[in-house]
Formats: sequence, structure tokens, C-alpha cells
Amino acid sequence: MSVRLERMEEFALLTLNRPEALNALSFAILAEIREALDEAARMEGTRALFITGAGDKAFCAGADIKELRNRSLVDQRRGAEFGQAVFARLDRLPVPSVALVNGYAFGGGLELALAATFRLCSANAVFGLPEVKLGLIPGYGGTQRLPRVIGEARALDMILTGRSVKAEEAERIGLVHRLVGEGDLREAGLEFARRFSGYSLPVLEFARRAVQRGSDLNLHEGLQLEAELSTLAYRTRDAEEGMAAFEEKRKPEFTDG
Ligand code: CO8
Repeated sequence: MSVRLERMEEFALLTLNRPEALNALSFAILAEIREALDEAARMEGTRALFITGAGDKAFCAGADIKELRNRSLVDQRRGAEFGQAVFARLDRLPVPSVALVNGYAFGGGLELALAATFRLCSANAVFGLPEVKLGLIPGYGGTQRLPRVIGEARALDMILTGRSVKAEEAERIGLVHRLVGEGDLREAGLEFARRFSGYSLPVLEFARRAVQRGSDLNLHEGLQLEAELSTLAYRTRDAEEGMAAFEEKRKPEFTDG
């Protein structure tokens, strides 16, 4: 198997495990990622999903370039839609996800990280959408998610020049939430996830949906979405518990209800 899914304390950890090809995304691996995401969504008691790459060199070097040649246009179109659909599953997972970028995140690898809720990276991480160098453009969501994360000007710069962005710059421009300069990336990931994993899962999901879907809407529609989702949050048992605990000056006990 080129994708491993395991339990890491109260979290799930998905590892792309094809280090000899820098964890490049063959279509078979994309299918395995889809299965693993479905399994992670079903894992009892999972508070978040981590995604990382095996080895110390790459998170993922992108789509498998060797597979991309000599394809019919129909196959190519289906391939792009398949990759997009797999990454959309990550985007819409019922729990937040954290990409632990431990080296190169190029092309489809960066697009995978962009579909995660959060991105943490090690000091040797390098990011890029180098598709122009192959005579291509990103096909797994990069042209859409990157500008939403770092803004249109910076995204155009990265996509049209294909240039690489190192870890410090990635942190400065908001491409990653944290640069883990020293220490273990997984340990840092656990610490990062524990800052939100004790809260109510449905409430976290409403918040994610409001922010992420809201960026596709105009302000008026976005505010309507926020009114709907904040009302749904208000109706949860966890909201009742949270507000009662505040009044009673105790720690809330959320039950994901
Ligand atoms: N696909 C297939 N194999 C790869 C890939 C890849 N993306 N990246 C690396 N490999 C393989 C190499 O071929 C090499 O294998 P081998 O030893 O058999 O020759 C092995 O991994 C190690 O790689 P390098 O020797 O190149 O390692 P270096 O440290 O010298 O370089 C780099 C590392 C800089 C990351 C370099 O490997 C590189 O530039 N890789 C390609 C990065 C890239 O261009 N990614 C974008 C791919 S295109 C894409 O993701 C989206 C396309 C649009 C999709 C459309 C939908 C169908």
C-alpha cells in the first residue's frame, strides 16, 4: 500500500508512502487516498486528521509526471476531476485536517496541502506549483485554492513563474500556519491540534463551513450563511453546555452533540 492510515493518539495519521518517487501522486495513490479519507471519516473518536509524506525529503512531489504522458483528452479531463474530487473529500471531511509538510510540496502535493484545514511545515519544506515548467497548469485545485489562501497577486506570481517558496517565506505569506523550525513536526502537529480538538466537533465544522464556503459567496450571502450556521451551533447541546459552564465557572464537558 502506498498510503498508510493509522491512529495517532486521538487523531488519525495518513502517510503518503512512496518515498522512492518523493510520494508522487499516481492515480492508484489518489484512489488509495480517497479510501483512506473515507475510513478516517468513519474512525470512532478521531478529533482531526494529519497528512504527511514518508521519508525526510518530500511531503509530495506532485502528480506522477510519468503517468501523465500520452493520455487522451477525455482521460486527462477525468483525471483532473478525479484528483479534484479526492481533494474535495479532504476539504469536506467531518473533522479538521492538518498537513504536516516535511519537505517538497510541489504541484499536486501543494494542492493536497491546500485542501487541508491547516498546514504546518518543517524548516526544509519547499512549496511550488511548477506546472508551467512542464507546459501545464495546476489541475487539482491549485489555481482556485492558492489565491484564496495567499491572495491573487502572490498566487499569480507562484503559478506563472513556477518558482519555489521556502519555509520562512511560506510562513510570512500565510501559506502555512506554522513553521516548526526546531523539534519534531509530528509532536508540533499534536500540540497544534490540541488547541482545538477539545471543542465540539459539529461546532468546529460549522465554523469551518462558514469561513470556507463563505469565501465563495458575496458579503450578503456570506452573512446569511453565517446566520444559519451560527443558529445551528446555538441549537447544539454543546452550546448549552458551554454557556452553562461559563455561568457556573467550570470547565465545559462537550459531547459532540
Ligand atoms: N512524478 C513522478 N516521479 C517523480 C516526481 C513526480 N512528480 N517527482 C520526483 N519523482 C521521482 C524522480 O523521477 C526520481 O525517480 P528516479 O530515481 O526513478 O529517477 C525520484 O522521484 C527522486 O527525484 P529526483 O531525483 O528528481 O530528486 P531531486 O532531489 O533531485 O529533486 C525535485 C527533487 C526538485 C522535487 C524533483 O524531483 C522535481 O522537480 N520533481 C517534479 C516536481 C513537479 O514538477 N511536480 C509537479 C507535477 S505536475 C502536477 O502535480 C499537476 C499536473 C496537472 C494535473 C492534471 C490532472 C491529470
